[in-house]
Amino acid sequence: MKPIKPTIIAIAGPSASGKTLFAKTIHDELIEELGESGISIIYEDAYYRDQSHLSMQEREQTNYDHPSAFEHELLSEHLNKLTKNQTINSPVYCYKTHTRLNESKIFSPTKIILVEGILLLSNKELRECFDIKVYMDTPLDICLIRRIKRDLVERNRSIESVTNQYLATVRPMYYQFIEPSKAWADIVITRGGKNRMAIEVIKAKIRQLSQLPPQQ
Ligand code: UZR
Ligand code: MG
Repeated sequence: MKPIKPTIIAIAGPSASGKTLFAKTIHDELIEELGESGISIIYEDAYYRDQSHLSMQEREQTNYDHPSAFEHELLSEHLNKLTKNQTINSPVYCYKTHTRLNESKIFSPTKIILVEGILLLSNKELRECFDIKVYMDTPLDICLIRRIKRDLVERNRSIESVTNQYLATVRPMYYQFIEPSKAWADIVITRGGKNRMAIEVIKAKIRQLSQLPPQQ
């Protein structure tokens, strides 16, 4: 039997808008029915360029909210391979050292591939890879509160470094690149990653694409 072409769903939007939560919730609620070969998640963050040639101070000054911080060409090459049912070696990025690790992860195509990241819709080659484009339109003040909480706990930052980064890059790059990319979205989601009806709508579409009967 010919394997079916994977469907690739982008989940884009500002930093700390709830993209990861949204993608993980959909994944976790469907994985039992769809199985390991049915659904998976790819993170744009894994495709941050390696900064190991720079000093720690220079690495901390890099603009990680600009499209050039990502190796988008490698991500689109990988997505194109996955749609041809080929396996990829996906990179592994370390936030603490701002470097790409030597190891890579073998990633096999699944029927549904969720891709989540801030700048996915800003790049033409990437946009062409996506069958469905979702944008999380969470207000920026909510994102900032969430980002402060998250980065302090999960990414080992100080309030000083989070607010400095926010003013220097996160906010200006949002207005320059992320917000305008909303125009490419098929579906715009308000209120963040816990929007239950939005989760159910995307799940229903995925079930239809996976040829599962609709849930009662
Ligand atoms: P999400 N980022 C870092 O802080 N350090 C890195 O080495 C790589 C990325 C941040 C980046 C961006 N920006 O806003 C955020 N800054 O990670 C994207 N400043 O991740 O979508 O999970 O918030
Ligand atoms: Mg995230």
